[in-house]
Amino acid sequence: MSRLESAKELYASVGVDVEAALERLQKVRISMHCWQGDDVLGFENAGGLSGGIATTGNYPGRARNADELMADMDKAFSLIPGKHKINLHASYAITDEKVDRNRLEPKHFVPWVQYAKERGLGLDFNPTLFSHPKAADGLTLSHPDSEIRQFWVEHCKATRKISEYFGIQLGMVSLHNLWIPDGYKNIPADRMLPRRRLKQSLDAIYAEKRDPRYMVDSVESKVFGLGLESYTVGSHEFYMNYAAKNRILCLLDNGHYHPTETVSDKISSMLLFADQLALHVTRPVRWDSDHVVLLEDELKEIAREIVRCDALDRVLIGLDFFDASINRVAAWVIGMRNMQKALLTALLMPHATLTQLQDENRFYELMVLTEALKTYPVGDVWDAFCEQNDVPVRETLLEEVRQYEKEVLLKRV
Ligand code: RNT
Ligand code: ZN
Repeated sequence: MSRLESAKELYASVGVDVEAALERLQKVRISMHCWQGDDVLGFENAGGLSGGIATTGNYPGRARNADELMADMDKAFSLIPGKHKINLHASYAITDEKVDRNRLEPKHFVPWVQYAKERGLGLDFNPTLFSHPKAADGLTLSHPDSEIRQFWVEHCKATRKISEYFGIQLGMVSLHNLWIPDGYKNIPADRMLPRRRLKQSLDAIYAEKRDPRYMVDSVESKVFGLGLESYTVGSHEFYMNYAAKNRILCLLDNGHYHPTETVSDKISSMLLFADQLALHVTRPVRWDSDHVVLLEDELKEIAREIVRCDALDRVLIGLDFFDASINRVAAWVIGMRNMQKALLTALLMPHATLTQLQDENRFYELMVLTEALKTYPVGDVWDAFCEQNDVPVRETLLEEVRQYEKEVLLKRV
């Protein structure tokens, strides 16, 4: 009997249908963030990364232009089962003209659409409100200077249009996620004022209606940024209320909360009040460090919550990390595969049975079953999934990464 067959038997004994789980996983698209490939630098040659986020490390082989980034993504996708989406930032426009961010148009992203179309991928999008002279003091949409605020409002209006264009071109909804760095290093004298200005800027941005069949909007909150530790304008409460009132999505980044606060616990509450929810999955090590996503408890809990809430179609999952200290293609592959493994683990649980035990207050029985499931052969099912998708199983992907590093990445000097 094959490993898959024996795993199926075991899972069937607790009422889990392995084939159904595999079929479900096959349909899940995860948004792979382009910015892991080049340390969030983009193609504008604007100088370094700013905005309260930072990459550390100088591992060789960073993608320096669109061709290199696309080639690296191709390599990564060849090692990741399934069909996914790419998450782009506005700073990754592909154009010879010098065009400032408030003047960006769909035409500046045509090669990305071609790339995605040829490969059956989707495209998500983000305005870039950092690494720019007009964001130099850490303020954008809440800036006291109305001209600067206007510049960024124009930028976000432009990117929403581009996001809609992606959706139309690819026949797949594009998520337009807005995150701004705005905050203060020192204690502000007035917390309301910048938030009022942010609210006004957002109202101007979202006043323009876009077709929800092609694009949806989300806003991403944060608790603090590097160098902006005392106050963040776009806090969780700010955006949760803004999103609810204006019927747009919240995006929860699991690096953006207090260290013992978990995103997994927020998912059910958000889903009771909104049709959809967006996530940035990352690994915060002691702070919002954006380490590569590993198969850790909170990741598994996030996946379980999505599956238990029967919300795989309502939660838009994207990754967000940037580790410049290791091979960047490997970083993508590890993070994407771990997200999928976490979802598979969640799909291989008898949720109805477990919920019944909870409702009948049979908690020791719930504990026994939950703990037993932890050593069920999810790896055998995962390997079968990789084989079915024609990608390397387990650590055999390493050889491919090593070879690519030797033949391509290390030659980039
Ligand atoms: C920053 C946010 C944001 C960025 C990307 C590059 O703290 O998490 O999502 O990481 O937009
Ligand atoms: Zn994020």
